[in-house]
Amino acid sequence: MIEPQQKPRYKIYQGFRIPMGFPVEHFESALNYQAQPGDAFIVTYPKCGTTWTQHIIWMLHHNGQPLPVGKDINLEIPHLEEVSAEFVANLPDPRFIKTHFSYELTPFHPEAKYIYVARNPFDCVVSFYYHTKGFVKHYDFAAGTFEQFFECFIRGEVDGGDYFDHLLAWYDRKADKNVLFLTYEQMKANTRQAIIEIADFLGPEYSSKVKDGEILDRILHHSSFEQMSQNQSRWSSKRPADIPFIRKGQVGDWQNHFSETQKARLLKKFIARTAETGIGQLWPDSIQIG
Ligand code: PPS
Repeated sequence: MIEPQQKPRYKIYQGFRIPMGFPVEHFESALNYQAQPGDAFIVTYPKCGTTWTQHIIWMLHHNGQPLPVGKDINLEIPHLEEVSAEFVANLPDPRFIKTHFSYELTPFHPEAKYIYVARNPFDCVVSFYYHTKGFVKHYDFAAGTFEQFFECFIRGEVDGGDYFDHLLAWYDRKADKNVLFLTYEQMKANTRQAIIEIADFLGPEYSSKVKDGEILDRILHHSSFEQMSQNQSRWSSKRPADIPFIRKGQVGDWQNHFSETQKARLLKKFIARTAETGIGQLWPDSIQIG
C-alpha cells in the first residue's frame, strides 16, 4: 500500500476522527444522547445522500414547502455529533436528527425510527474527496489529491471510519421495523417512490400528505438536484469556497476519477467485505462484480 504524502487532518477523540471545526465536547455528548420515542434519525456514512433526505423530510413535515431562504437545514435537522446532545434534546417534537454514527454508536430507542441511506463506495469516495478538499477549516486538505484521499478511505482512516463496517452493520438491521434502508441510487432512479417510502415509514400523518398529489409534486420539484443546487448558497453560508456542497449528484461519476488499479482494489475489498451479505446486489448498475 502507498503511504499518502498528504492526508487530511482531523481531531482524534477516543480513536474517532473528527472534523477539526467540530467541538470535541459536542461529539462526546452526542455519544450519550438518549434517543426518545418519536425521534427520527437520518443515518448515513458521509456523502451518501444525507442532505437530500434531510430536505425531503423537512418538506414532508412542512406540507411540501421548501426550506426558506436563510434557514440552515443543519440547524433544522441537526447533525448530532456536530451540535451536541443538548442541542438535539431541545428541538421541538418531533425531532429529526442527522448522524453519521455507526450502528453501535447510534442512540437507540425501540420507538425511534432510523432511515439509513447507503451509496455505492465508488461514488461515495469521490464525493467525500471533494468534501474533504473543500472544507479547508475542517481538514486542511485543499491541495490534496484524489489518489491521497483514496488511500485514506480504503483504510478507513477518515471521519466516518470504515465505509464497510458502517454499511454492514446497518444492512444487517434493514428488516427491523423501525429501520428504513434506502440507497442513493434508488432515490435517483425513482425519487417519487423514495419520498412515498419515507412518508409511509414516518407514519400516517406523512403518508396522508403524499396522497395529495400537489404536495408530492412540490417535494419532488424542490428536492431535485437542480433546485437544491441552485438554492444551496441561499440556505446557508457554511459551504466550502470553490467546491459546491451539492456538487454533481450523479451515479457513476467515479468513472471520471478512478485509475484501473484503484478500481480493482476497491472492487476486491468490496467483494471480500460484502461476501454472502446481499450487499453485492444493491448496485447492479454501478458495480460490476465478476
Ligand atoms: S454529508 O456531508 O455527509 O451530509 O453529505 P451528503 O448530503 O450525504 O452527500 C452529498 C452528496 O449528495 C448529493 N446530493 C444530491 N444528489 C442528487 N439529488 C439531490 N437533490 C442531492 N442533494 C445532494 C451531493 O451533490 C453530493 O454528491 P456528489 O457526488 O458530491 O455530487
